[in-house]
Amino acid sequence: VSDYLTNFDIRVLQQGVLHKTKLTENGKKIRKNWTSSWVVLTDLFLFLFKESTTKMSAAAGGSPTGTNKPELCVDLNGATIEWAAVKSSRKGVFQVSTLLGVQLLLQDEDETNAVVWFNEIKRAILRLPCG
Ligand code: I3P
Repeated sequence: VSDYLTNFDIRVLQQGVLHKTKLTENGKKIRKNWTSSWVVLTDLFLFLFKESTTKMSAAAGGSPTGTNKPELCVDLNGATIEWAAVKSSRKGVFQVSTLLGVQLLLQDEDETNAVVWFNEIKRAILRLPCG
């Protein structure tokens, strides 16, 4: 995991590469732009790092310069998650929406793996006060 997280006492529940695209930005619908991210699920947040920030490169290059900061922090408290087959031509796509209006599609072509991610994120959401 990134140095960003090892600075805190954060429990990592699951991590790996997923495809992601935002659906909205500041409440407005935006054009999809699918890219890969290194996704780290913790109790409170889903952190998305640029894909080059894998476990190993983070350990090797972790520095206080901020290069390892996540590109997106998704607040799971009050978030919702649902399968989103109708929102994409891709397989294994689900949507995470936050209380503050961030809408994200996440995808793993390996649908078994997509189900694992979906269930883990759902479980984390349900454990939280607004879940
Ligand atoms: C979009 C791009 C996306 C696709 C989206 C297209 O075209 O091909 O990958 O989403 O479909 O509009 P462009 O590159 O011109 O923006 P999926 O891969 O999720 O299907 P959509 O318009 O049906 O969302």
